[in-house]
Amino acid sequence: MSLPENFLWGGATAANQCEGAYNVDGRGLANVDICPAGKDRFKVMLGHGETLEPDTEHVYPAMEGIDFYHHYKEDIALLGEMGFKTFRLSIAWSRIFPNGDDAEPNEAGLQFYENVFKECHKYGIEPLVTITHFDCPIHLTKEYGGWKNRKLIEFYKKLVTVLFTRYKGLVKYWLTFNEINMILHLPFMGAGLVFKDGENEIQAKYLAAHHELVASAEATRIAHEIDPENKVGCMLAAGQTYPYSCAPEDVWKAMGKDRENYFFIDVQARGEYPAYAKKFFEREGIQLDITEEDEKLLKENTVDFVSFSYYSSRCASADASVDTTDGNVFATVKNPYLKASEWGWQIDPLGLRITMNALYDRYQKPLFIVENGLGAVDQPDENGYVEDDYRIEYLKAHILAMMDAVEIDGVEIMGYTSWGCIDLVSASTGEMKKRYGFIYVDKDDNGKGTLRRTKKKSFDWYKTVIETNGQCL
Ligand code: BGP
Repeated sequence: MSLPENFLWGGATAANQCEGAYNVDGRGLANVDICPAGKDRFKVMLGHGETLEPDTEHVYPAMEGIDFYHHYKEDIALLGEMGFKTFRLSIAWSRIFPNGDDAEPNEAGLQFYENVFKECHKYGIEPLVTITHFDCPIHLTKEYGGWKNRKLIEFYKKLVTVLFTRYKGLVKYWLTFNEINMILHLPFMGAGLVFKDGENEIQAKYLAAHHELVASAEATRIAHEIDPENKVGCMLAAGQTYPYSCAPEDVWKAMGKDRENYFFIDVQARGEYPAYAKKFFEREGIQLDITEEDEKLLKENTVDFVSFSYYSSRCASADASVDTTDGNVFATVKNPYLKASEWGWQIDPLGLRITMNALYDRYQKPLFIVENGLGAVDQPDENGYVEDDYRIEYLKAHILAMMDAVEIDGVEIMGYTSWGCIDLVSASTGEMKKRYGFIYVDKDDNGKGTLRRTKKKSFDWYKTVIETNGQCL
């Protein structure tokens, strides 16, 4: 048997992509509520949107999601039927503190997640909770400028203290920030940043990064203090960067690209700013407000495990004229040896094994794959059934690669949660067309549909995978 007996099989979601009910039970508005679907989405996610006010004529994707808020019992029952050991979901900050800086938390929001966690436990499912997944009350952007303001550390501390206290005994696995390196790529989503014309964006991004890193260490400290059973992880949008050729310039370029991402985990897992980052800040004239207390806090409160998403490997070349492709918003050089999804994300199962080995070598902490999957257009029949062999094929190849990393290479791993186990809104497109789930949700890009949930072919397949602890793929 290659995987540990207590291996945490499951699936992952995020509040802003599935909950909907954006104006229910006292929830405040969040950054995600003003991100439209379609062509303007990226502009807003990059921090270049024109307004922070919600559109009164249109309902944006995060506002409705798949209405998990009202369907959670039915949805968790289906996950239970698949035999999930864990379910990754995130907290919508603005359900707990509608403005982010409120004096008291919103009881209805706290009660909602308590109900969800209790429902999970009915089926023996351990919740894995992302404290913030591309989620920030819009008031914190309007009033404080988002995470570039140090005050957000205090608001976050207040949030996590409430969460760890209220959910003690119900939740023990926590992730502080989803894909923390996304601050550099989608700063409005990752850190609630909006840029003025001519603003020094790189300065704002790394300042926000420092504040999130400190907040993450604070969360780790508080989590352990409130309940020593708590396990806290960091979360990286991972994917090893290959050099396009063996030219040393390409190898060097690839190393630099990886360091942009590793930087965050170097701080969270090793407890200090790496030398290459300090030099980079110096060169770029980036000024961070790193205090002695920050340094001590970071050093003493490293994460318990390293979690990551993996969709694709990346590739880099020193030659700027080489073709690029998309890859989960990381523009990357097109690797001629790989096929790609309909959205240009290159498919590379061995890359998962390579990434796992690189992360484990570097950090020597248990890993947790908390996102992996294939975004595809599904064609349901009249009963809502989808023959998604393409999805099974993708997941099977990645699970096999993960098992090789464990069995052959000795990498330590806690679990695997495939992304979007139930269909939900895509983060990059804001659409429903790009689906990842084992469960089909009847909703289209125009907001039409019955919201009926039906099992896809992959549902039974994944049930067997879990039942046999990965032996039967
Ligand atoms: C990751 C995000 C998720 C998720 C996933 C798939 O970056 O953490 O929120 O959406 O990517 O991306 P997409 O939905 O754009 O296909």
